Amino acid sequence: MAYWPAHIRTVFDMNHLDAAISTTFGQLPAILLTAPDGAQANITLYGAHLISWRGADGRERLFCSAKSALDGTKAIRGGVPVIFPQFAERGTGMRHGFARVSNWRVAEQGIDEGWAFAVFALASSDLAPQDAQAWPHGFALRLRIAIRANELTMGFEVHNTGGEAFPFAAALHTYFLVDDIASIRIDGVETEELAITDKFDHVYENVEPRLALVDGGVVLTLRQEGFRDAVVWNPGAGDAAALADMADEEYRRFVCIEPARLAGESLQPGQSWQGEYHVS
Ligand code: TA6
Repeated sequence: MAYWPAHIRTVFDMNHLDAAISTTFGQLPAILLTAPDGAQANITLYGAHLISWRGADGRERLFCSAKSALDGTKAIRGGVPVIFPQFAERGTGMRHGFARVSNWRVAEQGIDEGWAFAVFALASSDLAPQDAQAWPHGFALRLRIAIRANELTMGFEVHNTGGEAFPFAAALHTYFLVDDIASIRIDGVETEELAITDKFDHVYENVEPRLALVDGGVVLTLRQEGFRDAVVWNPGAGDAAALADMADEEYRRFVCIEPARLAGESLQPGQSWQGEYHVS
């Protein structure tokens, strides 16, 4: 019988799904997706939070702070927080909504034409009583994460399962790992290439559906559908120092480029809304 090192044996002993393996990240239950070509993604059930994405080239593309809480007491600082039903403080509810601090379920997983994928679900009936009281609407959310080669696709669906229309905001608050914030460029949000020289926090309404993040010799193409807006954020040295869950120098290592739906028509009973984000 072949000898397997301890960490591989543990993986085999775990609940073994086709493309996905149950694992943990910090203290949080997580799903590790592996595509046939070696691309990998790690997603915690807390927040359906994509915290690591490596393409088939093995390179990590997402930032996660070394000081992030990883025990479910606070939203994860990094990766891709799912923002729903409120963006930041634009509303009376929890800052950036409850989706990023709720426990989601794995609804599906598998391999489809070389893509490893998993679908995460959260419904109004899954909410903690205080969250359900604060936002008393019937809803079902699905987040589909798929990886292959050096590509990532995230599809987000909001379905109104209740009897009344509700307004909502949504965003995929993606923290891209960069070599140095001072040398990146973002194409597509402004008429000229955008460089970030200090704290930056800007909402772009009705953006071009195709943006690019240029980081040295690497160009990431970001394509969004359904999400009409985009937000670009970096806290700069000053605001980073004030964040308890970010080390002082870490602001240099990421930029958030977030497909967003900041406003829009209320979702009618029985109706769904979909947004997609493709990164390659
Ligand atoms: O998306 C930008 C933003 O709303 C910023 O204003 C900034 O504060 C960031 O999100 C992070 O918010 P958080 O609640 O995760 O600290």
